[in-house]
Amino acid sequence: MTPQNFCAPQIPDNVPTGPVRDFIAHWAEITRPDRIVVVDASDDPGLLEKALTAGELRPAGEGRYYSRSHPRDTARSEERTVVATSDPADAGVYNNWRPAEEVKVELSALLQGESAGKTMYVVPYLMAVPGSFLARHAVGVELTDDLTVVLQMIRMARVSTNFLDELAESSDPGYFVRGVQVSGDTGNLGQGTDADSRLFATIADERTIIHYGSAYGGNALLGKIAHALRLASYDGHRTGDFLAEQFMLLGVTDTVTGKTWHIAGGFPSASGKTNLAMTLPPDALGDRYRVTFYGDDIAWMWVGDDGRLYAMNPEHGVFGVARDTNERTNPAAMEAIRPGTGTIFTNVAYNDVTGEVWWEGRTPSTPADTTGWRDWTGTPIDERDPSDRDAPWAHPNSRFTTALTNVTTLAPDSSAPSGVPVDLIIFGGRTRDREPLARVVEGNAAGVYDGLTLGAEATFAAEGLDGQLRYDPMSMRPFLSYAEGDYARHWLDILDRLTTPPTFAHVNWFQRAPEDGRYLWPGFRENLRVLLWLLAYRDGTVTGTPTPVGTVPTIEELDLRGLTIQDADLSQLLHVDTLRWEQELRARTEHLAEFRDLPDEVWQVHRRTAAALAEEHPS
Ligand code: GTP
Ligand code: SPV
Ligand code: MN
Repeated sequence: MTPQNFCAPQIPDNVPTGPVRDFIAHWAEITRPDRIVVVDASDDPGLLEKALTAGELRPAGEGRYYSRSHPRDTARSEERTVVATSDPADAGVYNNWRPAEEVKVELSALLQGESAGKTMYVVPYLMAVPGSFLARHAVGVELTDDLTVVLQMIRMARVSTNFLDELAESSDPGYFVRGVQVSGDTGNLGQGTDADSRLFATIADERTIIHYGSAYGGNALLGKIAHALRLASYDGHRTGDFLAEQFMLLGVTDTVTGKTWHIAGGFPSASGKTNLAMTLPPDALGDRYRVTFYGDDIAWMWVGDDGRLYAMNPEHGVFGVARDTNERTNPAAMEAIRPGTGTIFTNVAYNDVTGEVWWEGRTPSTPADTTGWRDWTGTPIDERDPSDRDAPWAHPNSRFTTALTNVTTLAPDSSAPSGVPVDLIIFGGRTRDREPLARVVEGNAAGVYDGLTLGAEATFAAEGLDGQLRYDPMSMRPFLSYAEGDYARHWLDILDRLTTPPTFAHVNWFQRAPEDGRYLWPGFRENLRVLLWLLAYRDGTVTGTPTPVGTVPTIEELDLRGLTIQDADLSQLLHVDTLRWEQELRARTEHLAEFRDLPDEVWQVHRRTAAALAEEHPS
């Protein structure tokens, strides 16, 4: 209950008079925190100390930390996430559009007195490479009442009180993104029931984000997906200037020719972006090729002066899935979370005695000596109910948070304000059949069509959806902020302004053997072989085999040195099953028909593909 005689806490003096101060005062009056603290990245050591003392974090070896979120608060909620504006034309199929006025009233009521007894942290941040011409879309101030959220923001975004001074001096001090995150009583929010009282709203046309009811990941670190994806894609469309996508971004250098390419890739949540962006070449190709890291989750892309598509990663850290991360699958990630990096592990298993952390796939089997080990819920392993014996020790969506500066494969030009030119855009999801290992599609419209029809098995990154097959346009389904038809139009408009557009391709690391369900492709570091083929295709040094759904590699064209793989598996991986694809195209007709005002160019590609498939077996 809100005390009657609420006395507004002091706003620190380093917040200049003006819109930021007004914004803080407005929300402090509603959420009623006990005190207000302004955060700078340099406060990290003191805040870590405070979190350790309060028991919000535990030590996980030298310079590493462990946190546990509430067991009902472990992933993004898609149902409770809405995009609100004052224009009903912004409503799409996937953005859960609601009228802004209604949502604001609802949230003001929900947030009433909810930070009582807590501290309101003011986190000024930038979601961009400093100096980028898009930086003006990237300044934000997040108000949060959770200390762990602050520590994660310091790792994931560029956090600095300097942005407050810059805003005060700016000719348009109102242009920052206003973010409010209030955790609420996470044990009592009715998560997943009809009485679910959480609400995560991006009020896009007011550049305001208000999230109630979670301290986890994208629900709570507002700079990440709420700002740098939902709001930025809205701003990108509104201004016509850029695209903001859930894409990873990497560089490949051929040390023999000295040539470097850049690849952006849209894979749905928990489908391999972090792993691909951090990949090291397989040993047999390691002398020749180098892979460099730019970003693992978000790319902002725009038209460069030279007519090429340019991209940058607006984030400053990695919020990576822990499961199956180990020295073999992802040595660069293991390196990025080494002792001394300040890494925060969330919802993995933790050893109270040794401070060690563990997750499924970290080692082939669980630690033999269970002394001190607790699962992600905090239950001692030795005291778990026998019926839970096979339950995972770590939550499937458990993660590590580490700053980009800890990534040893970080590209030397990763913080160039000019961004880097994109040669190849790949889409890929978890698909157990149908999708070959790789196929190139020709032209901008075919690229957009391929992105819009990206289909995948859902993962644990969103609540309650694991394994369901669903379409995830451009890997943006949970992050779309305006109508899909307009989104497709905006993509085509950007691409059509390019004189040298990127090549588009679809990849699938997740095809399974029908007989036993094993992955047919070894994945991880071996994926570079596929990227190299795609780059060679772009450069015209391989031709592949045309199929009705695009050009696939021939076995001979793939560089398979040092890889043991059965010919039968390779044939299956590269096979296009036309009957299965025709079935898929019928589903796509329904999927695309849901989108209002879908550009005709996209429909043309769809019809052309259907006709090409039908030609394969005239009957
Ligand atoms: P978000 O952060 O949720 O957007 O996920 P992401 O797309 O970055 O996914 P990430 O790279 O973290 O991978 C998610 C899961 O897929 C992890 O458990 C990985 O081990 C697994 N994975 C990634 N790449 C491969 C691959 O090439 N093959 C197989 N079999 N699994 C992979
Ligand atoms: C995703 O779910 O796609 C993520 C993690 O990258 S979160 O920040 O929670 O969205
Ligand atoms: Mn993501």
